[in-house]
Amino acid sequence: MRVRALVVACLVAASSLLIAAPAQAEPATIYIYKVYFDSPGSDTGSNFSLNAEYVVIRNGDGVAHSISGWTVRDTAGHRYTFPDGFRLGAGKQAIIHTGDGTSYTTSASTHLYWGREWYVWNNTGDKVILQRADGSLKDTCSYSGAGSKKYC
Ligand SMILES: [Ca+2]
Ligand SMILES: [Ca+2]
Repeated sequence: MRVRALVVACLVAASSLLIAAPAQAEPATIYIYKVYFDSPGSDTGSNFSLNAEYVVIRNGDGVAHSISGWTVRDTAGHRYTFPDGFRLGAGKQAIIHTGDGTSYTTSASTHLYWGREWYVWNNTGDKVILQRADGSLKDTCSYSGAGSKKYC
């Protein structure tokens, strides 16, 4: 019985180590929620059309997190950098529109503008890549081009 108790104690200790490791990582709750890659209608390149193409990044956590300096890019290397000091509130989302505009915040979302003059997200398939400020990989979302949007 003593041996068995020891084995159980060791298993408990081992499992608590396994649980402890991820808890040290920064929040796993910032993620790519959606990409709307084929804006409605003809892709004329108008600013209106460019801004109907967007990526949504969500904070699923119960507290705000700074994502200042984090980046979103595609496989071709087009890169958007979150502004200095940018924080994503608890349960809030950042919507990155491809074209020009002035950023604003509603109760649910902050709208941000990449300022590009052409589309980023290929209609035929592409990959959204979210990286931390130090360049390390946070999340990705690939799509094949079916439909006009992808929930990641
Ligand atoms: Ca279109
Ligand atoms: Ca692309």
